[in-house]
Amino acid sequence: MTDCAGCAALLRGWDDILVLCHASPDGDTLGAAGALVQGLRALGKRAWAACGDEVGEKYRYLVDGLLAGGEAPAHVLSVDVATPELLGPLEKEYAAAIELAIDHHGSHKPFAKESWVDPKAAAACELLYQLLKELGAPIDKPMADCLYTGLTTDTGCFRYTNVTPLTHRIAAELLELGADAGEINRRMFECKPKAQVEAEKRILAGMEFFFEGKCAMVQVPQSVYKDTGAQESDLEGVASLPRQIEGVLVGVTLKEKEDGRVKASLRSNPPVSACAICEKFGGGGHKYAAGCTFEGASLAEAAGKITAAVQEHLAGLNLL
Ligand SMILES: [Mn+2]
Repeated sequence: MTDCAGCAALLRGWDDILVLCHASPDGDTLGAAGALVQGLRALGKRAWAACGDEVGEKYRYLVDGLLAGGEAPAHVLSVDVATPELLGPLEKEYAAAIELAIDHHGSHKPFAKESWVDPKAAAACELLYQLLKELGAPIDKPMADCLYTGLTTDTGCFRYTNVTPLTHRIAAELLELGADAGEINRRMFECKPKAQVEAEKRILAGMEFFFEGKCAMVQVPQSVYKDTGAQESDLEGVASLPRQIEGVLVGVTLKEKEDGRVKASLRSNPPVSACAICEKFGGGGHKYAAGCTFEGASLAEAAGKITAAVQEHLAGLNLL
């Protein structure tokens, strides 16, 4: 395990650097990679970002002109990646080559030669901000936008329990560096494609409740995308909807992937640990926001397994 200074020392000695994001990319992994690649370039190094899945329109500005185009990297690091499987399609090619992992997931399983993991950080971008300062990289407006995007998306616009005084201090400094907070937050939280609203209508209409309303579940079959024209990236925010309902302690979102796997996203309220429930199925994440994947199970089968695990967890907390 290394720290901020250790990461900076490693990076100072490197060139031709590839920064890997997790699959199903979000604002934090892309913002972290985008800011780091720009910072390394400003220090005169060659650097690129890579992601196993396509970057949705909403997040494209974070990695514009920064994605690798077949270059052979000399050094590989990952940002916001808790386990190698989360690299998705990039796992096979790069998992064994990762020399440094910078992450903030409590469920991080060390896989890189060196890692800097701080579960107290609300976002990987919190760590990246500190690292860029340690490196002496100038943080310009596009980089500040990247880092701010990671902070705001991983904290639900600074509303979640992972927010600390440091999160706000870093956000304040990013505003001073020119981050366009109003516009980023509007784009991330106040603006959705019509197809997304159509999809959400369908999904919410199918919401089910369990255990006297302590658990709410929605399911997203592939047909939702076909019928509404919504993209997978449009429906990332859906996972936060079931938990918003009064009395719900754990919200479950099950998404059927194109290859037939079922991805579960859990969001919980204290004292329920979404992470503990997901760990039963080989997944993980943060205490109140976690995920896991079911192979070879239908949506209905995955729903059955998850509700059984939720029931067991609630019973363990004397909540049933
Ligand atoms: Mn993150």
